[in-house]
Amino acid sequence: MKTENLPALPAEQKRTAAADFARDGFFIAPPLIPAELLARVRPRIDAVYAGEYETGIPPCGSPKGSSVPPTSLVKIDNTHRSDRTIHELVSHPAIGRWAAALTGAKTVQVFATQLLIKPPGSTGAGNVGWHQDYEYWDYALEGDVFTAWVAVSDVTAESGPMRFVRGSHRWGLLKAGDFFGGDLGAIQQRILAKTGGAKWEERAAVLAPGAVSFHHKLTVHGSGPNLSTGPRVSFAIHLRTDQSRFPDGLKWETVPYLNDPDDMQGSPITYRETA
Ligand SMILES: O=C(O)CCC(=O)C(=O)O
Repeated sequence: MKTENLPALPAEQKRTAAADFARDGFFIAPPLIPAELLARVRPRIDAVYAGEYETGIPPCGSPKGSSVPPTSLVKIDNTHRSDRTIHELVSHPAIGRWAAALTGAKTVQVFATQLLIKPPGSTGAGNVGWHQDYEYWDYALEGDVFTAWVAVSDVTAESGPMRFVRGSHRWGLLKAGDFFGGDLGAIQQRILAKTGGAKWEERAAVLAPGAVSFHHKLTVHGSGPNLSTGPRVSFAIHLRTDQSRFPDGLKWETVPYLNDPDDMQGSPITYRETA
């Protein structure tokens, strides 16, 4: 598949966005995904949740919390391999363009995705415990890896938006988080105990449908209960740049969430620098 870059972002916008990302460890971009694509994606999410796989390829791993309707956090890995419209969303060039602007990458490639559904009224069962993404990937990928998170629903303050801890990407790899831990307070204490007195400053990523946040592999983040009336629906898109590599000897096939880096269905390239 050929990567079609969008026109470059203005130089000043790129410069300030990259500086914000470097300082805070996250960046909230304006809405990037067209409303018509979001409208096409929503029924495809329902289809995949119901076990209908357009390409015949099932998502990786078993869906978490797959009661109908869900009552706890749903996390389904690599649904972009199962459905062409979801693939179109996660490989959208507007995400690649911003990812490259923030990181200075020459190439941006998807290496894994997660469909996340946080049902309303899920209380602690819908929480995402504080964690750093790299605590789950450090054995599988080295170098520049990070995450884009796309709001499919309207992610309001009440819906349990993702919360970033500002500057925590400078705390090092702590290995004190727990994605599936519901007790945010206890995990926060465990993380802080490893920092030697760091300041904990949270920012909620309230996002309109189609808006995208980006976070560094070491940024501490998590989210609380969905107190709104509808599900909070999103995709986490895990990205790597040309400055990343599988560690010597690692076979990507042995890592459940990794996709073949040469297969553009599993690992689409969403940005490639042109001369
Ligand atoms: O959806 C959330 O609240 C957290 C998602 C997450 O951990 C991630 O995108 O890395």
